[in-house]
Formats: sequence, structure tokens, C-alpha cells
Amino acid sequence: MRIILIYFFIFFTVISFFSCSNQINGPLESDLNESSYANTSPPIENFYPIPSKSQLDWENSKITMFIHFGINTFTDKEWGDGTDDPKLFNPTNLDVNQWTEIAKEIGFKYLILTVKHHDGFCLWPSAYTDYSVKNSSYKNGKGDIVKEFADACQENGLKFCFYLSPWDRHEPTYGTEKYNLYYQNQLIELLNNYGDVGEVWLDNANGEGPNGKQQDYNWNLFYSTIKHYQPNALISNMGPDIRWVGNESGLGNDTEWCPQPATQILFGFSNVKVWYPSEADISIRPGWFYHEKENYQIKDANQLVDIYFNTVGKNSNLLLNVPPDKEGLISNLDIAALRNWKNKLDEIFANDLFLNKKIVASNTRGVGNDYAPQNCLDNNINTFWVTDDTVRKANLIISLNTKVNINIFKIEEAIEYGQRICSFSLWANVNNNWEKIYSGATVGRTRLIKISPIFTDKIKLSIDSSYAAPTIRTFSAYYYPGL
Ligand code: FUL
Repeated sequence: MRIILIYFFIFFTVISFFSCSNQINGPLESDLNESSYANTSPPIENFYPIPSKSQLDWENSKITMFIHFGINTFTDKEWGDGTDDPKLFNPTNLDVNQWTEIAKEIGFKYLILTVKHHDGFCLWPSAYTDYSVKNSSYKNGKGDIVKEFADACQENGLKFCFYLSPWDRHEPTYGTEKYNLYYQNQLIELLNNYGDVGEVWLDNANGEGPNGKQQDYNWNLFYSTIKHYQPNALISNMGPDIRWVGNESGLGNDTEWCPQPATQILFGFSNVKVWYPSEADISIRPGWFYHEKENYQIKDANQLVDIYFNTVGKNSNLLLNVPPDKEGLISNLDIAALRNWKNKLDEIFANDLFLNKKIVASNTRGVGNDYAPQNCLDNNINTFWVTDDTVRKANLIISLNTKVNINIFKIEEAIEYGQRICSFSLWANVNNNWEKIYSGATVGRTRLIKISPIFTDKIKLSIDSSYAAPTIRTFSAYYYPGL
């Protein structure tokens, strides 16, 4: 009950803060006449819910690297049962800087390490169990891989994040109330001793522990502990800040709303909407952990590009798992696949055909360049176009100097003001007639659209319905044959 009240309190404090700050900073009511706006544009209102600063930064990062590494790496298993000898854990050449270097090169900003998987083996010397690196062969039991990893992330400007499996097949208290405190104590160690944490990934997997019992997880205790020690850390998957997209195949939803009804379990009340963006997790290999036998089943650049379009391109974030091998290194095969993927994405998005071209809007809010339609074409996510408050249907027309081939579009809303667009369509000038080439529902942070190539010199983006004045921060087009 207490946690329910806390969530209520936080939610309404945030809402009243924003409405109050609008009143404080906005014009007084008596000033609200035509003349006060003569030389300025009316400020854009939030359409609630809106993302927190942490959610917004995370959504704009688009891709996160998942790193499954643990005792399973050495036993060739996906799910250890918690009985494997900790001495088996013996990375002979571990180099976390190699992980962060490749992550940086590819463009990942958040890195999530499995500090404990279902087998219960901990990558840090937890004071609450002996089943950890302290009884392993690694550095004769003197190592702390979480420390090495967190330091490497922070030194490189990357967000240190962790996955701490609630399901624990080793810990004897699992299946009793005591286990919730054991898990909380481990959370406190991780949240207190390793600097800033970007994201805590809570897995809902809940099987039997060593005594044959399942655990009734005290999620509210876990959430309040995380928020207490790391108020800016996002809690994902089985958490209130980031939602699981619903599959592990890299498939987002065609219609993807960040505003979602607050569910009973996560927020304690259900008749309001909260900002709850989705994350799509998938492994670069068939398994989550490294298995030598899967070395030739690594996803190639084409598959990874498809996954990118189906996740990032559908208003979700991609969480791509790249598991280090027994040496403690990401193999050259995985690195090659990541590099080929990045090169291909760079090639696809190299030449924005709309960049700084001529654009006209059916309606624009305010005066000057504040919300001008050119803001969609400037390759700057901080500037955007928006209509007057009363206008919910509008269009943007781009005129090109000559006819060109186009087969990809990118559309993005300025989501910091809320997700607004409900339906849109794309039209191309074909023999002086507008021909519809695509229609869709949501846009959100990013909508990527692939079509059969069209040869044209004019494109219209029509916002057909929107909950509030539509915003667009990016509208771009590309041609990449054979996609
Ligand atoms: C699942 C686990 O059972 C898998 O092993 C993996 O960690 C995946 C990301 O989550 O629930």
C-alpha cells in the first residue's frame, strides 16, 4: 500500500510541477492577447504523459548492448542449475576494455552485463554468498568483474547497467521470504559500490530453486531499493520505466505507443497513462551465452539491419546481446558482424535526400523559425515543426530539384512533449497526381519505412490524426537499392 501511495505522490507531483512551471514561466492570463505573441511563438504545451529525462536520453540512444557472461560461458550451458563448481569460471584473457571499445565504435551508449544469471553465480565478490568470483579461478579469487566493467563504462562515457536474475537456482533461501532480502542486499551492493547505474534489467523468469520451491518476488521492495540508491536508473523489462516488447526475436509492433495504461502490478493504479517505452531484446547468436558450436550462426549484417528496422524503426529500442567467449573476449567473428552491420547502416543513411530542401507546411505554429517546417530537415533532433494547438491534421510538402529514387523514409516526433500522432500517410507526385505510397499509425521517437522504389520530385507527409498539435523533428528520405 505504501508503495502505491508513493507512486501516486510522485506522479501527481511531477504533473503539478510541470503545470505549475508553465504557469510560472508562461505569460500572465491578462497578457494572453494577440499583441503579446506578435514577435514570439506561443509556447508548446506538454501532452501527458511525457518521458522523464532518463527515459528520453535512453530512447534517443536507440541501441543497447547486452552482455551475457558467467559460469554458463564455461559449462556450455544456457541455464546452469546452480551446482557447477565455481572453479570452472576461468577467463584467461578477460579484457573489459575490449568490450567497451567495440561498443563505443558501434554506437551503443548503454551496456547491460549479466552480473548474476539463473545459476546464482555472481561476477562480483558479494558478501551474501560464496557462489561468486571469490571462489573462482579468476585472479585467484581476488577479481571483481563488475568493478572492472563499471569503471571501463564510466571512463568511456558509457552507461553501466546490470541484469541481476531474480530467479536463483543456487541460493538456499530461494522460495522463502528471506530470499527477497537476499536479493535486496545484492541490489544494494551493486547500486552502492559501482558508481552511476543507467539501467537495471529485471527478468521475470521464475523457476524452482534448490529446495524445489518458486519465489514470490517482492517487486515493490526491489523498485523502491533501486530508486532509493539510484534515482536516475531506469528499471526495465519487469519494471516501471521500460517495457518488454513481448518477444525475443527483434520484432517491434507496427503500432507502438509509449503512453500505456498504468498496470496494477507495476504502478498500483490503472486509470491513468504513464510513459512506458518498449525494449526489444535479441541475441546476435542463437543462444544468450557464448557457445563455440554457434560460431557460424552469428547473424549477418542483413539480418541485423532488418532487426534494426523492426525495432528502432518501430518506436522501440534494440537490446542486442553480444556474449564474450571463454577467454573473456568478444570473438572476432562477432566483432566482424557488428562492424558490417554498422557499415551497412551508415551506407543506408549516408545521403539524406531531403536535407535542407524546400518544405512547405499547411499550418505552422507561431512566427519566425521557432517551429518552422525547415526544422524537420536540418538533421537536428532538438529543433522541430509543430502546428497551432487547434490543428490536428496537417501536411508537409517537400519539393526536390529533380526527380530521384526513394525507398526509405525516417519520421520522428519531438517526444519530449508527448507522443501525439495517431495516423499518417505518405504521398508522391506521380505525373502531377498525388499517389499514396504508405499509410501507418504511430510514429513516436522513430518510424522507419521501406517501400518499393519511387521516382519523384515531390513528397507529401500527411498527418491524418493526432491527439494534440503534431510535432515532427525529423523527416528524411534515402535510396538504398536491394534493401
Ligand atoms: C530470459 C532468460 O531465461 C535468458 O536466459 C536470457 O537471460 C534472457 C535475456 O532472459 O528470461
